[in-house]
Amino acid sequence: MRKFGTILLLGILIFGVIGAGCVGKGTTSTTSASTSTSSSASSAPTKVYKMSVVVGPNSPWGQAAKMWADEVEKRTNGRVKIQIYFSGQLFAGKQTNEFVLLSQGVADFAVGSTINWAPQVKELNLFILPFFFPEGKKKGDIYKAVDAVENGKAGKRIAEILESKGVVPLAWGENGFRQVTNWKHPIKTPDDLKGLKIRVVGSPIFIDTFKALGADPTMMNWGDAITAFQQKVVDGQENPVNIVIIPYKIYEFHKYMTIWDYAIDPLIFAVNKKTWESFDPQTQQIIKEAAIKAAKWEKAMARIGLDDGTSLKILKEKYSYTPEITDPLSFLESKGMEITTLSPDQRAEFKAKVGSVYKTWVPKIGKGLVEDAVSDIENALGIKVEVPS
Ligand code: X2X
Repeated sequence: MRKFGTILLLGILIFGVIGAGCVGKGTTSTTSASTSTSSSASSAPTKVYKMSVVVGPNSPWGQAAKMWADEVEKRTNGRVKIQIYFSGQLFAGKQTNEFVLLSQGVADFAVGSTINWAPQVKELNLFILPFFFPEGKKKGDIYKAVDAVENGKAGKRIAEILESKGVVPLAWGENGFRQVTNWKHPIKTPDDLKGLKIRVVGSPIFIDTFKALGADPTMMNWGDAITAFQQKVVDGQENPVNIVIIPYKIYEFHKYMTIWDYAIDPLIFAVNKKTWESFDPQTQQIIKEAAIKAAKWEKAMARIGLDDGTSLKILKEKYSYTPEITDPLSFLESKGMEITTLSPDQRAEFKAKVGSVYKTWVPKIGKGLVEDAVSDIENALGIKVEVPS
C-alpha cells in the first residue's frame, strides 16, 4: 500500500506538468498524459482509449481519473492505454452531453458526475432531490446514508439502468455534498436567497429547486463558470468543498458559504459497454480493481475533514497518504471565507420550501427507486426519512 501512495504522489506531481499541457492542446492521438513506465510487449499499434472528465487535473476528481488510467496501463503492461480528456474537452464543455458520448463510445471511459448524467438518466436525479439525505444523529451519518444507497437496493437498480443504456458502472466516487457560496451576504434562511443569481448545472431539477427557494438560477457549463464568478455575472454558485471549491479557489470570488448538504453528487467510474465487452475477463478484472482503488481514494478525499474522521483514516492507513488540507473549513476561513453551518431547524426551513420539487421529480425518478433509497437509509441509520409529498 505504501508503494501505491508513492506512485500516487509521483503521478500527481508529474501529471501537474504534463496534464496542464495536454489540456490546452486537446490532442487526440498521443499517450503523453500517461506516466506509466511500462511498454507494450507486442509491436502491434495499440489502441488508445479515451477517458472523459469534466474538471481539471488539480481536483482529486481529476487525480483519481489519472490514478485509474495509470494503474490500468501498468497492470496490463501497456496493453490498455487510456488518454484522459480533462475539463470537458471531449464534449466541448457541454457537460450534460457526457453520458451520450460515453454510451455511444465516443468516450470509452469516464469518471462522471451523476448530476451531469441526470438529463439522460432520470433516475440519477434521486441524489439531487433537495435535502433528501438526512444529517442523521451524528457527524458523518449523512455519508453513511449515501453509502447505504449506493451499495443498497437503490444503487443496484441504478447500476442496471446504466448498463441497459450502454454504460457499465464499476465504482462509486464522490464529488460531494454541494454547498452554496456567494459574494453578497450570508445565507441562513430561504429569505437570504431571494433574488440571488445562482449559477447551476444544466440539469432541470436545479432550476426547479432554486426557484422554489426564491433564488434566480441560471444554467451554465462549468467551463464558463469561473469567468462568470470573476466578472460577477452571477452572485453565487453551489459545489462541493473538497473537490471543487478548494481546488478552483472559489474563495477568491465568494466570501460567504453555507454548509447545507442539500444535494449529493456521486461520481461513477464507468466504461462504455461495447468497450467493456471487448476486454477479456482478466483485463476486465484489472480495470475494475483499479477503478475501485482510485474511487475509494477519491471518495475519502471528497469527505476529508467533513465526516467523522473515517476518510482521513482510510487515506493514511490504506493509501499511506495524508493530504495537505485535512481541515477544509478552517482552510477556507483562513482564506477569508465566512462559513455558516445550518442547524437542523434552519435546514428544515429550507426543506419546507421544496415540496413542489418532490411533486415534479419523484414520479420522474420513479417512486419505487425513491422508496428503495429511503429503506436503504433507514436500515443503515436506524432513523425515519421524511420525504415531502
Ligand atoms: O459543474 C459543476 O458544478 C460540477 C463541476 O460540480 C459538475 O460537473 C457537476
